[in-house]
Amino acid sequence: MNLETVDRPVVPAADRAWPPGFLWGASTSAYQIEGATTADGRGASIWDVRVHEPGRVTDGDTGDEACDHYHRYAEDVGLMRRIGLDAYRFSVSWPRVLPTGRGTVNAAGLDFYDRLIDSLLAAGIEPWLCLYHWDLPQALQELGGWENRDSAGWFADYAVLIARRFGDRVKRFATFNEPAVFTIFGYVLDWQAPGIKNRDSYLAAVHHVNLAHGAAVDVLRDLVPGAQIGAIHNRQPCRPAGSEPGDLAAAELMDLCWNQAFPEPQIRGTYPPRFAEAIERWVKAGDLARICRPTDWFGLNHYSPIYMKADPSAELGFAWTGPPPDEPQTGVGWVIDADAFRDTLAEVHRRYRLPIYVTENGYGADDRLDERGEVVDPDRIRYLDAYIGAMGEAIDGGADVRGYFVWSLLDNFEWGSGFGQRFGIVYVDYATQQRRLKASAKWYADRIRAARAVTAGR
Ligand code: IFM
Repeated sequence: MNLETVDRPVVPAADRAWPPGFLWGASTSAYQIEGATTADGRGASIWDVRVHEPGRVTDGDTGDEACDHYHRYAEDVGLMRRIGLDAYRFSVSWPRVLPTGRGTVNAAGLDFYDRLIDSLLAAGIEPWLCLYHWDLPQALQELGGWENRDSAGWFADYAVLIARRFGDRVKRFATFNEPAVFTIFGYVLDWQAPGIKNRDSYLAAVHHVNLAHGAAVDVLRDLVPGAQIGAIHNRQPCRPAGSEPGDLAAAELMDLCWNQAFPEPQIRGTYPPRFAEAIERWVKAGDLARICRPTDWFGLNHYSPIYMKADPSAELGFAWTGPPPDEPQTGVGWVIDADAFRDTLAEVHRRYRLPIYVTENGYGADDRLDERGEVVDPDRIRYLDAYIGAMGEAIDGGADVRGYFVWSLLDNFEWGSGFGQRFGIVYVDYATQQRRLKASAKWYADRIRAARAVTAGR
């Protein structure tokens, strides 16, 4: 299926029955929406540092204020309720609750998440808490960050704090969001914090993040009765950019790093052979058993295929490149290919045999308010319709998919691209902090209502 050739999914999302208990949600992350980066005792993260270095983010944007969700969370929960969400995935800002990453706890930071969680529960929305969405406390970076093997212990201690404080009300936990993305972008390409370009740093970080995942799973399992624990992986087909022999090798190598380096050891207990050789130096006896702890679900983030070409001068020998110009693309130039989403869901199901939650999927564009003060975003609606339809096809083919979270609830700080790339179904006017449901939010609300009605009546 391709948006150019098929206008509607085979079974329109609106008309089909979804598995009983299927969850409809939306996702965000702390640094991208909270703002209030110096309020109430919050410490600095690696992103607070990076955004204030000249030239790192388009237009010099920062997350200092972002969507000011720290102060406006109640309004945002109200929006979720209007849309009719079953679930909301957010991340905790580690430096907000532990300003230097370990040791002294910031009570005001914990109080904020108490208020958020309680508001969600009062609105009938299930909180999904992600421990790490890229904002490592800067104090820990100064000790080596993820390159330091002790990071697994720091992360486990942070997980203890979160489990003890919120485990009475939160049952769905994710350890990491997209570990492949923040390790490749942060340690190989220097597109993200902490801004390193070094093969050894990258390999060390991968292994220590895997160890941290395993340690946190054990903590959550021990401390939270009934916890449902997963990790979230951004899985996307890696395609060669051209027909040069090196391009195919580059795509295969990227597939190892992007799609396999985390789920394989976490769920199957081994690094893929080529990767295992490279990472051997950091792996100690017993580590794979520490990493491979039983989890309850697979979080799948998926947007688009990605394209690679050979680059012998690059740290890992490949370079990221733009998509072929003839492919349909989103407003931020990502290829639209709903078939690839369906096939990825099927592949994840076959390989890992865990219930799948689509924890991110969405459409980025430079949305603008029209003269009536509305955002009409038919391209986003078409994209979501096609991708949700493809998810339905994957379910029909046997994939055990149990929920879908759109990225994102709100327009927000899109890392190195700043505020120019809008992924929200709710428009945020950053000057006034006014929120406005886009047409896609109203469409999503209708879809959720229709899905519930069809599923209830089947
Ligand atoms: O905004 C990001 C998010 O933080 C991680 N997944 C992809 C999104 C869009 O780029």
